[in-house]
Amino acid sequence: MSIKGLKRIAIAAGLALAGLSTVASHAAAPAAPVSAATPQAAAEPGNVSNIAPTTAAATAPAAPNSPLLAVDGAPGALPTPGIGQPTNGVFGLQPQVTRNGEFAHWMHNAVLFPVITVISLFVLALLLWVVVRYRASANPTPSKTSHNTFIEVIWTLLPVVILVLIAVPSIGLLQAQFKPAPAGAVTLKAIGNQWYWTYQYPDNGGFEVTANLLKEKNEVAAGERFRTDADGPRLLAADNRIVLPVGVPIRLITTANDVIHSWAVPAFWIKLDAIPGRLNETSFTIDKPGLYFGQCSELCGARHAYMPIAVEAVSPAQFAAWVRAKGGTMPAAGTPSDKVIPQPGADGSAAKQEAGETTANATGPVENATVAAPTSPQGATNNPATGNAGQ
Ligand SMILES: [Cu+2]
Repeated sequence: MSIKGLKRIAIAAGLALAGLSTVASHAAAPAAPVSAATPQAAAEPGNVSNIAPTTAAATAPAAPNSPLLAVDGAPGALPTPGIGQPTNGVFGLQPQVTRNGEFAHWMHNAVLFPVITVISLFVLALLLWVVVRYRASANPTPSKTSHNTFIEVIWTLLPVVILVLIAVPSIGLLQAQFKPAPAGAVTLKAIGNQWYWTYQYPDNGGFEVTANLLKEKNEVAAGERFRTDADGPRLLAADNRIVLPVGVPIRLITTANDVIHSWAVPAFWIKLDAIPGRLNETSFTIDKPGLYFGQCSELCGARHAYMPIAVEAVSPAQFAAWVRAKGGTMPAAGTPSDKVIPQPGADGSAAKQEAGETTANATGPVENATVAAPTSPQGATNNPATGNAGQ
């Protein structure tokens, strides 16, 4: 009705307003599917408290013998200043621990930054020279020069040559970033939720890990877990770290349950959008063991800044032990990582198998015989693998 009225005015007013009316009706059209999608979004448990239940913390072993088993609850590896996290007062890229990251870091430092610096200083010098040399007071009779073929050829060809030289390593890097993972890769599926991450390991039995932000001491109720320096920096520390093996290709798959998120870890040179209804894929290999932090890098709502990523990179043997401690399995050597990964909520997705797997976890193999296997895949925080334990 209002659009019709607007159109009537628009026709009367002329072409300019008619154009506006077209824009308005186009803008109004997509509103219907958006509101139709709302009930589905509302069905997701949305506004639950971010305070993760800590009931399991009391029963968790105080000092596990294997640091691997401490990955849940108590931190395993300690954060190293300057590695895998930002440093106050420093600009530039974080030290890179993947091949693509090292190459990109080199390209930035050895190619792009010098080229930008030289061109900027050269143009600045030319400008200053023209301003001083050709000022009006020194040139009462202006020159009538308008063309110089030689200089024009130079200033056309030189930028072309510079761009081609930059394009060669740049396109190579772009290609490497989207190279599919080889056989034997470990698949990590990162699922963005408002506002936390869930992770699945489809090649390792499909167990699921939920990672929430660790709150500060003054933000939690008495007795609840809060962030300490051992967990990592403020806003980067997560209650559950995800563990990945060093020296083994990682196939990263991202998707989301609600809105677009982005899984980004600067030290890995990885930033991959997590989009509802589709799977994005890339691969990388971590060179050095350590603790690496990242954040959601796509504005995804009110608590976008509070969905950190904490990756603990360990040796393949330690990774296998962690997987078994989580109730997962290690595939046989040489098994191609081509497992079909269902969308969240689809039949056969890990989310729907959760009930059965929890039982399996309780009786699953135990890495350290002195420590009982966790009955919940979420360890100390006891977050359910599905649903919105935190926000
Ligand atoms: Cu997000």
